[in-house]
Amino acid sequence: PKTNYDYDLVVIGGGSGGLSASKEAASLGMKVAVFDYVIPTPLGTTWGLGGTCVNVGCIPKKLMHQAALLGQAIKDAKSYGWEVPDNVNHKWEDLVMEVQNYIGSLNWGYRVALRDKNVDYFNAFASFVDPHTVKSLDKKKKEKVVTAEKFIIATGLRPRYPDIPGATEYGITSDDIFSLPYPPGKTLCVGASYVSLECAGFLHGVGFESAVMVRSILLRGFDQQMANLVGGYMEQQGIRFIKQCIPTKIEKIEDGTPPTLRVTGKYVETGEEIIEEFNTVLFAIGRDACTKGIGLEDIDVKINPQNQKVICDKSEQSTQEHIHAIGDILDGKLELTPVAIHAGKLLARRLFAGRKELTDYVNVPTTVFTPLEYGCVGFSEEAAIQKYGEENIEVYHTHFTPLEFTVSHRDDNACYGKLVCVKSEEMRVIGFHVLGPNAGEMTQGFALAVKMGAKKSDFESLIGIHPTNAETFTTLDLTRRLNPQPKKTG
Ligand code: FAD
Ligand code: NA7
Repeated sequence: PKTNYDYDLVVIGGGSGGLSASKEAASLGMKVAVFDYVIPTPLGTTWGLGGTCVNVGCIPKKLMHQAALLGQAIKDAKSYGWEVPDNVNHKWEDLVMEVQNYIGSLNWGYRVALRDKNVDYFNAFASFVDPHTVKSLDKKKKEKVVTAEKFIIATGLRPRYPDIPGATEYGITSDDIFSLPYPPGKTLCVGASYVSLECAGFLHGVGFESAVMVRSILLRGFDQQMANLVGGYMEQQGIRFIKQCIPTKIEKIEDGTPPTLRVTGKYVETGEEIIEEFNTVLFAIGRDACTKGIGLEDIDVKINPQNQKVICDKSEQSTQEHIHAIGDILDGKLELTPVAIHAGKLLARRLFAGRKELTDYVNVPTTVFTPLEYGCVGFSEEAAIQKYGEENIEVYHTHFTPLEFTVSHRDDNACYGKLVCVKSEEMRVIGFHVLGPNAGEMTQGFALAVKMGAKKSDFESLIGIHPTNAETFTTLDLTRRLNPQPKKTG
């Protein structure tokens, strides 16, 4: 190390953000240690190095989404001449095994990468004992104390359980579903954020009856027209939505793999009770910040009392000059893997290479991997209206039918795209929204244009690629003002 401390940098949390920062710092010649430790779920599920994205987030969920899409493709295949047998079955155990094998290879890869870069990795839970010292405890309760000049907190979030009887005993979360050793059976997903909708989507897609219990609205924070289209398509596919309802009690009425559970719920408006049996109840009702029990209160690192996240300035510096926070644990910023990775890399460069670039948290594209994917970048229509005023916003939009849906007679006009533009800025596009297959791929590309300040006229002068879904955005000519229900044919 460059100082009298054991390390130049200690990173707490070996997820997307922590690994990125530690590898970058080490390549800049710093002596770095990473502590990563997974507290098992109430069900006992635990996993290896790499954090949420790799083990219980983006990676397994996209693979399971793919499993569901293949199910749809098998159905469509008949229309394309494939002699597919009528009953094609899906084996949950095989899917879990393949997904977990892949995750295992990633866990291994991360360990090797840390070793190659001479980053010390400790599989232990770390907490501060003073502003420059952390103490860690491993599985065998062995203690280790290290000092460092600088610290990065990247401890992420963990799923929350509701405070109702039976929740932790019989419920599971996204931390368990991707390695669940038995088929989940009829499943209730509680919550209406993207995690809940994605889980309900892929479970239904691989053949399990699934329902979503929604307390208020779908996809809070996202464009609400798009959120309702996402939900509408899921409903049309056969996923049930139990709306304006919250669970109040979970009981086990029969052991088994899966067990049989009796869920009691309450409609929030009428107070009326609902009782129904499910095999699995998956809670996706929010995620708690992992800042408890890591000694922040004793070293004067301020957290937001509302969500327990670490309060930082625009350079991700906490209320202690030598302690930074990145990723999901950082207050007021986006909870996405590429955001954490980007922030980790730039932060390490600023701390150890004298660089100045700050992470730009504006115009970050994202995609919800529901049965029909929803991709967006920039403002929702609601947020645009709030910022610029209704009169100053023009929305260009259309429903569309992907060519590949036609031969297989899938839903006409199920897909939808819109551009949210500001009139007073020569129709600058400040919001891009698309519902359709491969929305993530499409959104990533168009996000560059939005980030660079493209105007509606730039989209118009761009020549489309035919026949694609993305070309829709080069020919949008209907406004919501004049055409509230635009459909595309031919
Ligand atoms: P994490 O990856 O959560 O890593 C934190 C690590 O620190 C964990 O390993 C934790 O166990 C460890 N830790 C915590 N406290 C301590 C301690 N005291 N000592 C040692 N170790 C500790 N993002 C996307 O961009 N695209 C997606 O499609 C996507 N899908 C998702 C799907 C699901 C179901 C979920 C839950 C999340 C998804 N995300 C997605 C979000 C993404 O996973 C997170 O934004 C990302 O993992 C955040 O990285 P991080 O480094 O902040 O934290
Ligand atoms: P979010 O995005 O915090 O959303 C929570 C959802 O659960 C939301 O729909 C809530 O409804 C609903 N909710 C919250 N409490 C309850 C209770 N008690 N009962 C029923 N429904 C409830 O949480 P997620 O778990 O999906 O995590 C999303 C993050 O994961 C994301 O940001 C990435 O980091 C990965 P509401 O709208 O408040 O009525």
